[in-house]
Amino acid sequence: MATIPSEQIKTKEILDWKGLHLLNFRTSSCSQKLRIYLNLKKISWTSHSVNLAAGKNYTEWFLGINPKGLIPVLVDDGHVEIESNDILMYLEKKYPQNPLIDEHEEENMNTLLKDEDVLHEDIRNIAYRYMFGGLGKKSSKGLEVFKNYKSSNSELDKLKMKEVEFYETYGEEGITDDAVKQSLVKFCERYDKFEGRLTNQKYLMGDKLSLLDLAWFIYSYRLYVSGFPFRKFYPHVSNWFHNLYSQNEFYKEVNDPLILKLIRQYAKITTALNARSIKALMPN
Ligand SMILES: N[C@@H](CCC(=O)N[C@@H](CS)C(=O)NCC(=O)O)C(=O)O
Repeated sequence: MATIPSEQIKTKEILDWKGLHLLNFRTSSCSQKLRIYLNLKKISWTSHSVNLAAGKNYTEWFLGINPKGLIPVLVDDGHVEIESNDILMYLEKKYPQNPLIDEHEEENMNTLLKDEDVLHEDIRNIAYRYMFGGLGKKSSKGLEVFKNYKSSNSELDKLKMKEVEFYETYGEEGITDDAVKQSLVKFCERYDKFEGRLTNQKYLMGDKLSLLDLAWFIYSYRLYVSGFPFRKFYPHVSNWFHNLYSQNEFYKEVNDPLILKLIRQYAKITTALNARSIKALMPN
């Protein structure tokens, strides 16, 4: 994970913001994860929408905050955090009431959240194919600005190139069946484990809700609306998911705008007709 010290932030005005601010976007999964956390903890915060669909993450203003062009970003009285799981750990230290990490579990939680973060590209494969129906390609102008932007942090500039490469390839060939299949294998590996655990406990880390549940809820939501057969292969995971999904703190953050719901219905029908649905590409 990479952090960005205040002196490397070019958009200086945010360093003067008072209180807790979150740069986020309604349909971004990592933003949803943090908003669910803030709902559960009843923390008041100020929202700054960064419209990914309109390329607002490739403006000089935003790249001057996070040169990786990614949300969410937390600004807390001038302290800046740019990774959603780091943000969760940071907030959990600051707001320890109703803890979402058990005592002595911090290191373990860090490891488990890292494993979740590793699959971010995989959930993106699923979302771009089945939720956004091949839409969401970046304009070549926006990508050029992003690619050529030089921050004061060469490590972040290097990491950014992974994003650039993804969107260049996505623009040319979309998400291939092979990419979907490989991502599904990884998700099934994790859900195999979770299914075992959830046969005799309520949540992923025991009988208390934890950060890990929040993190996996948003992936599970994306997979669920994309047609992943939870009920058939992972009935306990399915019950765990629906229990969270029925709670307003969770539901209201993932409930997509109507246009997205229509797009994914279209994607569902066309991929099913071409034998490219999730069910058709599941590992044997
Ligand atoms: N590892 C990062 C991943 C952040 C990420 O990929 N954010 C997505 C939204 S969920 C984003 O900003 N994408 C940029 C885009 O779609 O152009 C985190 O956990 O914060």
